[in-house]
Formats: sequence, C-alpha cells, structure tokens
Amino acid sequence: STERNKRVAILGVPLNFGGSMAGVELGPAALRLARLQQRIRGLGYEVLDLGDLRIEHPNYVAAADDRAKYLREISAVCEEVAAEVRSILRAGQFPIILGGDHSIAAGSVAGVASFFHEQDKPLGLIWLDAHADMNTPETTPTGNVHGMPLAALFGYGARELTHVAGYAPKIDPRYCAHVGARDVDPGERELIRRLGVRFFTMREIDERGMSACMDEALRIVSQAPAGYHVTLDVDVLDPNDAPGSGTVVRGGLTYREAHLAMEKIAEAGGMQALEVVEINTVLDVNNKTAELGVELILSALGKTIL
Ligand code: EXY
Ligand code: MN
Ligand code: MN
Ligand code: MN
Repeated sequence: STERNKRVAILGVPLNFGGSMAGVELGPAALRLARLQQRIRGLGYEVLDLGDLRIEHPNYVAAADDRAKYLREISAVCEEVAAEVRSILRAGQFPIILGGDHSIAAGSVAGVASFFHEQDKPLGLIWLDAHADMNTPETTPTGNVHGMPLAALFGYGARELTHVAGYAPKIDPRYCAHVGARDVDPGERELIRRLGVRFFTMREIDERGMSACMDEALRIVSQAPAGYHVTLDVDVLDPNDAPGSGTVVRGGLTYREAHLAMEKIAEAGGMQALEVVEINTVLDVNNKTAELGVELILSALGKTIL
C-alpha cells in the first residue's frame, strides 16, 4: 500500500549515544539477521539495502549534568540521515530507517518533511512510543537526547535538533498522533498541553480499543497534504513481547494490538516513510524483539493474513 511503487530502500543508523546505552547500535544488524530484506521482497517489493550510515563515536564521556549529551554529534548524524532520506525519496523509493536510538528521528523525519516542504506540503506523523520524547534541555531528567526528538520536530529545544535540514518546525502538532504513552515527564506534559498534541495513551487504548484509536489517529495524520511518517519505538510494545529495549515500561501494546496498528496503517495508505528504533540487542532474548520488528514492518507494508 506504499504508493511509492513498491520500491523500498533500507537505511541503518547504528547510533547509540542518544540513549547513553550500548546495544541499540546493533539494531540494524538484528533486523537484517531476522531476514528483513528477503521478507519484504516476499511481499513483492523491490528492495535496496543501503547498509549502515557510518557513525563516528564521541571520544569523550558526557558530564553527568549535561542537559543534552552528545548534542553536536547527534545533530551531525541527523543532518546526514535527513540528506540520505531525502535522496531516497528523490529516487522514488520508500525509505525504511533502522535505529539506533530514537534521536535519529530528528533527522529521518526532517528528511521526509523537507522533501515535501519543497512542494509546500506539510507532513503528518505517527509516533508509537511508551514515552513522549518531548523533553527539551530545560526539562530533561536525564540529558539523553533520545527523549527529545518529538519536541525538536515541533520546533522546541536545542537549535542543533530543531533546525536539522535548515528550518523549523518540521511538523505541525495538528498533523501528529502519538500512540502508546505511559511514561511522561512533568515538563513533557506541559508542552503536550501547550501544543495540543493528540496523545492516544495506554489508558485510552485500554478503554476505547486499538481499532478505534488507530482509526482516529489515521484520520488526524491523513489530513496532512504530504501523507505521514511512521516511527515505531519498540518500547511501545509490552516488555513480554519486546524484551529487547533499554527503556521497557510495563503495560504496553500487545503483539496483536501492534500488528493491528500496522495493518490499519497499510490499509489507510499515505505512509511516506517507516522507521523502527531502540531495539537493544544486548537485552533481547533470541532476537525476539527484532523478529517482531520485522513482522511489524511487513504488516505496515501490507502483509495480510489472508
Ligand atoms: N523521558 C525520559 C528521558 O527523557 O530521559 C526517558 C526517555 C526514553 C526515550 C526513549 C526511548 O524512547
Ligand atoms: Mn522513543
Ligand atoms: Mn520510548
Ligand atoms: Mn543544524
């Protein structure tokens, strides 16, 4: 259901210093081990694997009280990711971005948004995550940049993140739907309210069901003239189904709820790019989380049971 004529380009971004935790840099390798490329081909797509972006690791340790650890280094990677994603879109291919930690979304979404910005078309965004990822250097409890990318895409936070690809903001909050939140910091709560971002929290998903929530989320993001980007942080899943995450929070999406979300995205059409981040291979069990990541990518690309 990707309108981009069934040609997919895979880009790995093995960045781990947005979360200050080793293990997520092997996310792209774990997804490839789960035969991502071959299985997408099995759906009838032409698949080009661009390999992994080369990441230069900081040769120092950030101060414990740093409000945005490795900000410059992450910003540089995000600029590269944005440029790569733009050129994938220019080539008429559908980008699948593999993290790496979630700070890379400040680059991937910037790439997609800037591509459509040239045509004056605002981009929509579906953000599946246990966390809001809406901290700024002023509100962060950890200094970890992977807790900041969504705020940055709305134009809040450090200029190095907000202005990737040369302009801000990338996303209008009215075209954004966040799904699966259950761990939100006080400063994030304030910004969410101030911007009026639509959050489908686990509480709401429990009450209304995944189907109704996704229908509404898809209505919101489909208002965006460019279509929408989908970013999936594997910690949105329940830790029972996705143990391979450094930031697990109990009470997440079940295996079937996550599949349903992806199946509905495929059915709705309009997805312009897809991203899976935060798989921690050190913490994973028999590559279970990466296997699920591949399955969810396939569902989002239109795999059906019948
Ligand atoms: N809200 C916390 C922070 O800002 O440090 C935790 C953020 C975790 C971010 C991750 C993986 O989605
Ligand atoms: Mn995240
Ligand atoms: Mn998260
Ligand atoms: Mn910049």
